[in-house]
Amino acid sequence: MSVAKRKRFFAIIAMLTMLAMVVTGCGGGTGTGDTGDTGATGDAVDVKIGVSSPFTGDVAALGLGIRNGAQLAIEEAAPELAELGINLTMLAVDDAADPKTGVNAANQMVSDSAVVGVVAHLNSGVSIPTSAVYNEAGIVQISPASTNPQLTLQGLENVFRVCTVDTVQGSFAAEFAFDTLGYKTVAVIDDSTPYGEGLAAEFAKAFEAKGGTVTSTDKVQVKDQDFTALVTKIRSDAPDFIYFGGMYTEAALVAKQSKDAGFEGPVMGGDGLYTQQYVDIAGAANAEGDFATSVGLPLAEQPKGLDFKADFEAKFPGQAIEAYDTYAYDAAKVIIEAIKKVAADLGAAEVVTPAGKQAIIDAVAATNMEGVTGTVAFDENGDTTNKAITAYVVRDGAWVPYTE
Ligand code: ABU
Repeated sequence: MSVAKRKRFFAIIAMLTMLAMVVTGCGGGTGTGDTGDTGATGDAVDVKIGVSSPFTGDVAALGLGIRNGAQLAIEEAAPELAELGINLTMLAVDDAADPKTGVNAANQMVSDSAVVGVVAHLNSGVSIPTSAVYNEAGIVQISPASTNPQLTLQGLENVFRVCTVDTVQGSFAAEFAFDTLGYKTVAVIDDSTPYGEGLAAEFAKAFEAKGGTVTSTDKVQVKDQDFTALVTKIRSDAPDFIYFGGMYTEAALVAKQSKDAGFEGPVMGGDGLYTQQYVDIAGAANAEGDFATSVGLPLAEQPKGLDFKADFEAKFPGQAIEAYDTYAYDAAKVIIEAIKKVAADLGAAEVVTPAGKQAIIDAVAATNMEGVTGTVAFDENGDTTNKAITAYVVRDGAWVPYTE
């Protein structure tokens, strides 16, 4: 064979190989990167579940946990859905805990017609503005973590959450502080976000209703780092403790700097503090004795929590299970069950059509599932019927469920 003929022969072989890869779906666009799809192959209908939370930035520990939980559910379900003629994959997009980035992420996900639902987002301040994008696209949104009540009070039929709300969490925290811990005075700080502001207000209202005194209320901003003047002022008021409405990074700095300033009381906050990152940033000695409430039951008490732990540790060795991982898993499972129902009722090809996506919303609304976290069902607003909240305390450098 001449050189020219040999070149032509190999060029044809290369073209045929590429064609075969395109036909079988192999050879591109797979992976689990921040904007990647989990891989799937074959002639079946491509169906994706979008996942968006902060994969980068100050609260990435919680956001990556959400991605991990959803990924676990999606990868577990993929073989079963393949039997139904569906290639189920994940489309994961970083929202950086930022409303504008979140809206861009939402637009990116809904512009992919294979995306039939999203597990999104961590921050209420991102979930609320993105909900309009998902609603316009006719796609179901389930937040595993956004606790501001407003999210589900907008009258959007496609919006759900599997965590309870801050009206529940704020009054639980007030009762815990006043009745269980016996605290009567508190300095309240919030981070000016829908979550932090809303939770702090609910807590303060409930604490005062019980007879407690709020000695001061102050606002800070996300990414603030120097709270020295604020905690020095709080020290002079000598409240029993500080309540911080916001996320772990700023709360941990308040914990550290309040101790540095000579304030001896603990810091307490909501689910945004419930991560080992809080202790690590504050320093274990500074965080010792601090309190957090968080949604649901401790992992070991969740009905399938220990099974989840085993599966998670096999899939993500060395990674910590964060506060919302099981909630993200259950949120993804709710969407998966809805996909299965629509595929059975209408056929796999219909799942990605507007009618199929509407049928998924309807199926999610009717959910009654035994999940990892407990029974998953939704009220008329799309809020979970599971109102469990747990109080935690830092003991020996780690959060543990509070016991007297
Ligand atoms: N629920 C705590 C963190 C997320 C949020 O609601 O903003």
